[in-house]
Amino acid sequence: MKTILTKIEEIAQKIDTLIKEGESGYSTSSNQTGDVQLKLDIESDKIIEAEFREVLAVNAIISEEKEDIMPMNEGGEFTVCYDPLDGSSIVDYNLSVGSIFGIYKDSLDGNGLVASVYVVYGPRVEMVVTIRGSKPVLYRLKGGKFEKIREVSLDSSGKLNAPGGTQKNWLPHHKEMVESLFAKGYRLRYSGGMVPDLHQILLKGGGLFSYPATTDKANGKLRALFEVIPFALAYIEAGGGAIDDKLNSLLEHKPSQIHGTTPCFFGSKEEIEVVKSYYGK
Ligand code: AFP
Repeated sequence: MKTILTKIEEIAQKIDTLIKEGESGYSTSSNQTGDVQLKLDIESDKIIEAEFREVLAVNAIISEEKEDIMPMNEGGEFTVCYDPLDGSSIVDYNLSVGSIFGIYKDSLDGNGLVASVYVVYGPRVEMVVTIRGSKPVLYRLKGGKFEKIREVSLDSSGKLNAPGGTQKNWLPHHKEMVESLFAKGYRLRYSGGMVPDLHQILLKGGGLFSYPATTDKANGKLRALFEVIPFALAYIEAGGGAIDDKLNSLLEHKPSQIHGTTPCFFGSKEEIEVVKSYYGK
């Protein structure tokens, strides 16, 4: 595990340089989900693939940018599922973006996740590492090294509301739930990048991020293995919650296929109770 985490620190620095110095704009290819890939998506995926090839503990990688599982080192204990550059649609407008890694052992589902890491490329480069059974830990890149800043905990509630998806496609009970939070004084904080949006709520100690089922996307948009399950571990270990629209813990989620998506809600305890009250009716 330590080798994988050290490798992710190296990867993060390379991707940070790529974002700052690489070519902007779209390539001519699409990924498995049909999104047209940015040149940065392709290049960051190549960086990660090359780096993990050197790690004997990694038996395979699964990337948001690759259609299939890519076998690596036979006998390796872990499978790493990752989104190399989440926030493709905002990176060329110089908003913060991120990389997300889920480290799985034995099974590719919530129960199999043993650790998760995400990196935020913003005004600073920060990384949050969550090992199952312990609090997430925040690191910041300083002078070429990730320095530990602090453990991260969620309060019982917060003030931020980050509701994803196209509003005209929200279901009525979802709209009511979002509006109920605004009526209580919650403020809108949504950049269109799940990494900085979830990072802000986590570090500020609370709030709700939601990406629901919508009339055009029955299973939501966010991908379980690379995006949702890794963040579920961080939120749950920080003392909050992460559930789907059937109110099941996202750490119990079993994706139907490697690129499967799921509706998702991440928040501190009280906001998750609000979701349950609207979705449990
Ligand atoms: P892109 O990588 O295509 O920009 O998508 C980013 C993302 O997967 C996630 O980071 C955001 O939370 C979500 O999409 C935003 O989607 P909506 O614009 O539909 O709210």
